[in-house]
Amino acid sequence: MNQPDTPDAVPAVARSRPIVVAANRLPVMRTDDGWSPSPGGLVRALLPMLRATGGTWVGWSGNPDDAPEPFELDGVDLHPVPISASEVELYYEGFSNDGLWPLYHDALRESTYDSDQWEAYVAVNERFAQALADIAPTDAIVWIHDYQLQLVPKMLREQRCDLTIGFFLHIPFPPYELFARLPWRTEIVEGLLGCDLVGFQRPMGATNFIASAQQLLEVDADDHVVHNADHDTHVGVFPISIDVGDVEATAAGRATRQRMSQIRARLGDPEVILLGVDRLDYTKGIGLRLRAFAALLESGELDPERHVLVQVATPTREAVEHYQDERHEIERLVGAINGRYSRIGLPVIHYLYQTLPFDELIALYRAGDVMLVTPFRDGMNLVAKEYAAAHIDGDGVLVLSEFAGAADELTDAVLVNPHDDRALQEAIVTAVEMHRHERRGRMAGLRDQIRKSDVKGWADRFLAELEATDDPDDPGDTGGAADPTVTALDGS
Ligand code: ADQ
Repeated sequence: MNQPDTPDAVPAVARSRPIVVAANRLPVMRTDDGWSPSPGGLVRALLPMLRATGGTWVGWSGNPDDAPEPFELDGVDLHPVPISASEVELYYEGFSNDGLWPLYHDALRESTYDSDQWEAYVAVNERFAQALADIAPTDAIVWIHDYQLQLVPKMLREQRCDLTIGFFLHIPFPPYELFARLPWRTEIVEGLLGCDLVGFQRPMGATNFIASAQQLLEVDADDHVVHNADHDTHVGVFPISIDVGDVEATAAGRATRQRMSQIRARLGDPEVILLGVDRLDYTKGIGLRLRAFAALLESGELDPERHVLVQVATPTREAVEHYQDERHEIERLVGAINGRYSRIGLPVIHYLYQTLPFDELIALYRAGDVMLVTPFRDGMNLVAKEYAAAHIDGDGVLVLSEFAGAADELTDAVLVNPHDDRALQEAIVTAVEMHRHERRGRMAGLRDQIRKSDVKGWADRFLAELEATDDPDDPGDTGGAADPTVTALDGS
């Protein structure tokens, strides 16, 4: 947590009104010495702002049946919400991660919508809403995060109409044709319409949400405001980003440069290091990427003596069966490809099923000549942005799925439809063979783009637009005219 913590680093809105953040998880982890901030850009962006305003974060500790008393860390009040072991199974692993996650990423399998899971989802959302209603100061701004808490806005508004409520969805919002499969689709949309502002990563998410609201509730809406009976819900597009300065500073450090050289040497100094870094999630397209790599080795377009793939996969949601299946499939593929193409002491794929320290990740990004980011569907994908930020040498090629939110901004990547085997293979070959001049030109474009949008700017813009939805002369905010400050759906 080496973020600047000066008032200048804090959004204007945060200086005038108290802010309460709610997310499934608290921004801290238990360590041997107590609690310490969790890694990740979102935490790094929001904690300094909360610290400067004496703000509060409401969330689960991450341990079932663990209900620590509220505590303070570095000037931020942390308010734990307990979740029982059976709720972890039903609300978190079940409804959120086995029901909503595949539906929202159009990774549909047989429907598994289960009313016990739904009831647990409602109960946990009620607990979060109650905690927020109890602790939010009068007229506070409440910012709720992500798909686990979509019912909270309506539940909270019913108790506390003085609050200004915002919600940001970190994952895609599906088209109505898919969303309509969910038995509780109306309740979810009503939940989100409890907000003053709902934010999405991509214009399509916002469009899909408004279309679902119109279909299910016959509400009156234009392209960025839904007019409810007693208030308006503004809808905007806020592509999330990373802490660019932090990644660049780490990438520039001597230790990182040394580690990068060591990594290259340990890999046998190959001509090209291809790299994949993902949570081990079936939406990330790791299997497709491995198959494309194998096909290129088989055809001779890649050569195991010159081209090496490093795939880092973070353990995630290990109790969910689909994740266990995905892990087995990836490990089977890695074994099969290595068995066929490796040489003694020189595997062609280096596979790590591990969470790496931030510095190690940045050294790997720097060592990677070609970064493969090939999700079937992804809200944004921060790995793509981190890779470009880490390449302070101005070199390196990003192969990026069109289905990642990052593709809207990172147009200098080699964009690809990962569902198309041959196109994915061609994109990899294009990246591997790209002339240095073109590589540098594209990387300069990527780096210019990410420098324009830092995660702090993202939080600042969301909060400013949330506050702008609040008209003090009109407490009911009933069906007012469209607010021109709210982002249009073209993402501009
Ligand atoms: P995720 O699905 O988790 O996030 P992503 O945006 O790529 O996906 O973020 C992953 C983060 O984990 C990155 O910051 C990366 O550095 C880190 N990470 C990955 N592998 C790691 C490893 N082995 N060791 C250590 N760290 C690792 C969800 C949505 C995304 C959206 C984000 C933010 O699914 O689409 O971009 O939220 O809104």
